[in-house]
Amino acid sequence: MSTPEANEAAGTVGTLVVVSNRLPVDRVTGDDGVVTWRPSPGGLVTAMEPVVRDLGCVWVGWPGNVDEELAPFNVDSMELRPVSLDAQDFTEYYEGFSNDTIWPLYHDVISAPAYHREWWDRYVAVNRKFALAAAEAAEPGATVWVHDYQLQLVPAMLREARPDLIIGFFLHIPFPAAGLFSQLPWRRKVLEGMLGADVIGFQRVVDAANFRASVRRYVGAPSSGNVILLPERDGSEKRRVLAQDFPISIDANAFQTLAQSAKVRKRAREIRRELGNPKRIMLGVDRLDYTKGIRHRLKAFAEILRDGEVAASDITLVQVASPSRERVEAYRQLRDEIEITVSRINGDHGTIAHSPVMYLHQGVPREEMAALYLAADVLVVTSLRDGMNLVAKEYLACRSDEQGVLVLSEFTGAADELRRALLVNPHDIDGLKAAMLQALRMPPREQRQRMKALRKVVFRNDVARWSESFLRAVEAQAAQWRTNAAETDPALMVNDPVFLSPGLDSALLRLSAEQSILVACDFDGTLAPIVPRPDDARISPRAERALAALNEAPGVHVALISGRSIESLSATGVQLDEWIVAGSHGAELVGLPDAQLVTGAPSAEERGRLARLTEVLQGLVALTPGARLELKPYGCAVHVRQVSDSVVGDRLLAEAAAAVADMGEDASQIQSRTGKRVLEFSVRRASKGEVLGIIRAELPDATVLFVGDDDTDEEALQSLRPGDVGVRVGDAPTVAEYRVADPEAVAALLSRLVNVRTGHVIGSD
Ligand code: ADQ
Repeated sequence: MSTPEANEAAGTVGTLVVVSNRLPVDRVTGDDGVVTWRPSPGGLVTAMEPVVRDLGCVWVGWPGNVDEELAPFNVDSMELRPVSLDAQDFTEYYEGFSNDTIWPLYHDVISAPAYHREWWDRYVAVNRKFALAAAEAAEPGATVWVHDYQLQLVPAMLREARPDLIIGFFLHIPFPAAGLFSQLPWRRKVLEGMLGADVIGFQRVVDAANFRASVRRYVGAPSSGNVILLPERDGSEKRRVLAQDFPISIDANAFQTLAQSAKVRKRAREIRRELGNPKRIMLGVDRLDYTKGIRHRLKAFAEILRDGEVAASDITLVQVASPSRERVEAYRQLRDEIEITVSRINGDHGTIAHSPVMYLHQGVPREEMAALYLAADVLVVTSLRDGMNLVAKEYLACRSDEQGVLVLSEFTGAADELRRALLVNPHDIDGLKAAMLQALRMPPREQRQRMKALRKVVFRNDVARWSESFLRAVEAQAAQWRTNAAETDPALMVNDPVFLSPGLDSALLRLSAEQSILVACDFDGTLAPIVPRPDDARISPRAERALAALNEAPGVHVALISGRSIESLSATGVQLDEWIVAGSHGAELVGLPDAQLVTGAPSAEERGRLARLTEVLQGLVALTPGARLELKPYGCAVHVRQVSDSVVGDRLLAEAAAAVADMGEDASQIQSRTGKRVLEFSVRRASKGEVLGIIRAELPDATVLFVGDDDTDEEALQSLRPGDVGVRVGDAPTVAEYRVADPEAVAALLSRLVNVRTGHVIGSD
C-alpha cells in the first residue's frame, strides 16, 4: 500500500488506483502446486513499475485466466484487485472489440478493423465491471489512473459512480486522424467515455491533436490549446479536460545498470560466439504484431543478401518475436507468413554452419534482452505505426559503450524524440535497405556521436519523469476545477501581457501546424536585451524557457545564429548543449545532426591573417578610452558602446575600417560588418544567411521562423522562402514581413508558438 507522504510528493490525494486490462503479475505454480504471483514483463508494467515501486498502489485488472474469481491479494507494494472475465468476455471484449476493432483502427487500418455490435455490447459491459471495481477500490477523493484502449469507457462510468475522484486516462497506442476514427460506429460514445477523465494523455502531439479534432467534430466541444471545454446541455461550461501528449519512457538507469553487470556482459559475448562470431549482428525485438513491420524488415534484409551487399556468412539477423493474440486470425496469418519468409531466407542464403536469420518465437527475460541489446551492432525498428516503441529506448539505455546504431521507423512515437537515429519509412524498401547498410557500415566515431545524443534524450526523459508529469497534470487540473480559480484559468494565462499583431499571430498559428519547424534566433537584442557591456548580456528567462520547450517539442529544431563566438555565447550562461548554434556570424557551427558539418578550427593561413588583423586593431583601440577589442576564433570586433563621446567612437570605427583596408593582400580576404556601435572583421567568409542555408539543407522539410534585430540578420531574413516567417526586432528598415518591439516581445512570441504547438503555457516572468 502507498504511504500518504509518498502520494503527497507525487501530488495525488489518497491511495493511487491504477486500472488496466491485465494485472501486472503472472501466476507461478511451484512444484508443490502452490500458486504465487510475480510481476510480469511487458509494455505497461515496465513503464509503471518504478512509479508503483516508489508510491505503492491499488491495481485493478484481469489476472489472465478466464472464469476465475480471485480475492484481492498483495504483491510487493501493490494491492491487486482482480476483475473476473468469462470466456465470452475474453472473446468479444478482448480479442474482438479491443484487438480486432480498436487496435487495427487506431493503427491506421494496417489490418481491416471488424465492427460487430455484440463485441461493442460486451466491451461496454466489461468496461462497466472495471469501473465498478475501481469505484470500490478508491478512497474518497483518490486519484485513479486508467490505462489504454481496452478501457476507454471507464473514465466516464467511473465519474458517474464516483464524482469525487480525480481521473487520468493514458492511451498507449496512437489516436487516429478524424477521417479514420469516423469509421467507428460508436465513435461519439468512445469519445464521451474518455472525456470522463480530467486529463487524457497521449504519446504524441499529433495523437492529442487528432483526439481534440474528433471531439470538436463528434461531441461539439471546442478546445483552447490543449484544454477541451465541455459544454452543459444549456451551453454553459461544465468541465475542462486536458488532452495533451505525455510521451512514455523507460527506467533508463535500471536498464543501464543491468547491461553493465558482469553477467549480462559475459552473456553478450557468449551470444556472439554462439552465433558463430558473425561480423555484424542485427536485432529485431517485437511482439509478433502486424503493426511492427517485421515482414518489411525481413524483405529488406533478404534483398541485401540477394544483392550481395553483405555476405550472408558475415551477418546474423536475430529476430525475437514474442507470441501475441494468437487466437485472432490476422495474427495467425502473420505468424505463418513470417515463419515462411524466415525459412526461405535461411534456405536461400544459409549454410550448414550458419543461418542468416535466427528467429525466436518466444518472450525473452529482461537480462537476456539486455545481453542481446549489447551484442547487437544494429537495432532495427520498422513499425508501420507504433504508439511509442520502448524497445528502441531500451537499446539506447543499455549502450553505455556509446556504440551501436538505431534504425527507427518514423511512424513510431519514439521518432519524435530520437532524431539522431537513422529514421526510415519502412514502406520504402529501398530506403530501408540503404539505412540498414548505412548502419552496418557506420564508423565507430559517428556511432558514438549519434548514440551520445540519443542516450541524452532517453536519460533526460525517463519513465519517472513521464509518470510524475502526468500525475502532476492530473492533480493541477483537478485542483483548478475544484477551486475554479480565475488566476489558474489556462485560457486567461495564454492572454499574454505583450500584444502580438493579429498578422503575426496568424503566421504563428500557420507555422505551428507545419510538420517540421526550425526556430532560428539571433542573440543580442533579440533574445537578450542590449546592455552596455556585451559580457553582461543575458537571455531573457522566459525566452530561454520557451526555446527549451520548443526544442523538446516533436518536429521542432532550435538554432541560435549569432555574431558572437560560441565561447562568448556560452559565457553568458545560456544553455547551448541541446541547440544548433552558429557563432561568429556562421563561421562556427555546432549541433547539426550531420556531424560532418561542424566547423573545424581555423587553418594556418587564417590564423596568420587573424594575428596581423589583431595587431593592427589593438594599436588603435588602445588609444580610445572605453573602446574594446573582442577576440573571436575567426576575427575580432571593435566595440564602442562604452565610449562616452559618440563622435569619438564613430571616428575610431572609421579609422579601424581604413586601417584594415590598408592591410595589403590580407584586406581582400577580410570581411567586415557594421553592427550596433560595433565593427566586426572576420578572416573567414561567412554570413548568417549562408549558415541558415547550411542548417536548412540538413532539415530540408523544415519551415523557418527567423527572428533578429540587427542589420547582419537581414542576410538571413533575405534568404527566407515563401511560407517561412521573418521577424525583425525594433524599427530599422527590414525585408522581414513582421516586426516586434523588443526582446520581451520576442519572448512572448516564442511562448505563443509553444502554446499553439504543444498546449503548454510559458508565463511571463
Ligand atoms: P508494445 O506494442 O508491447 O506496447 P513496445 O513499446 O515496443 O511495444 O514494447 C513493450 C515492452 O515489451 C518492452 O519493454 C519490450 O522490452 C517488451 N518486449 C517486446 N518484445 C519482447 C519479447 N520478444 N520478449 C520480451 N519482451 C519483449 C504498447 C504500444 C507501444 C508503447 C507501449 C508503452 O504498442 O507503442 O510504446 O505500449 O506505452
